[in-house]
Amino acid sequence: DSAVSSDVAVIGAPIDIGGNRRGADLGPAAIRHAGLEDALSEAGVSVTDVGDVSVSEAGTEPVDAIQSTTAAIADRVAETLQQGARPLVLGGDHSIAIGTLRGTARNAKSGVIWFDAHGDYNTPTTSPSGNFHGMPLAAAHGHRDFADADWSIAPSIPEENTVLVGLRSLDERERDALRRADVTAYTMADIDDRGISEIVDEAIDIAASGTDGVHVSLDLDWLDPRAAPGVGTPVPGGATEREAHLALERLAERDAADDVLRSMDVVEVNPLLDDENTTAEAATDLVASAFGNRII
Ligand code: Z70
Ligand code: MN
Ligand code: MN
Ligand code: MN
Repeated sequence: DSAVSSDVAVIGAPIDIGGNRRGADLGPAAIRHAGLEDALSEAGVSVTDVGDVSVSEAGTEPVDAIQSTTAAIADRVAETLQQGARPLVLGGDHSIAIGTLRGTARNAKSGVIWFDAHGDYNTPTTSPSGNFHGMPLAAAHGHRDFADADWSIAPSIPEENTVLVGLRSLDERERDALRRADVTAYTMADIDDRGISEIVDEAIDIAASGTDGVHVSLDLDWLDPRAAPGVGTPVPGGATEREAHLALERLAERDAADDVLRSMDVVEVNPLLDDENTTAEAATDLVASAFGNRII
């Protein structure tokens, strides 16, 4: 299961106990069935699917399953990077990003762009829901509330190289924590006001500055529920299909010039909440855009 000389290695992370709704653990299969490998090949990317990390959700506390699964994801991601390929991790709920970020930061300094309706900046202490998919970014910054867990990975993910894009739903204490943190946060209002191209350009500048590259985390609930209905926590007023594509095409353009995109995950696709696999298809198209699919 090695990524031998591919540009991109696909790693499935079928876990859903980081969120409230069951079914995001079917995300990797749904995204593969939507034609991910063909879409990447057509984008000129050589791709190897290394399969899924093993997940044991049954009979354990969510916290233990997430701990062991994200440790396995981190190892796969770090191995992939060591082999010179770029990891693309398919969730799964957003708790899987704890693993992706740990792996990406293992031997490098990584910036992060977080496309999401949510901040995912809760901790076990501040979270109103207790759901771990609402915490991965705070864990990545080594927040002290995670001291007991093996998750804290600061300072390899510096706050000042962390950019959130598309915010429109924050819990109260999460908002306070984000305000205190040295991160850059763009709301949907910022996108409406300034346009997605300008926001993404700025996000890349901030995330890439002084780092070895950027990790892009794409939560499908960043999109408006009309474009991506199959997510566990839909929030109205999200990015349109066109804004999302433009954002990831802009990222690909910048990557072609400067090699900014180092790793990526795509999360929260839940085919049980989706009649037509629309959300997995959107995820597939957006990933292909990020890795350089061009219309002409
Ligand atoms: C809420 C919580 C969340 C994703 C929902 C929601 C978090 N702030 N994250 N969907 N990806 O429960 O912490
Ligand atoms: Mn499950
Ligand atoms: Mn999220
Ligand atoms: Mn979200």
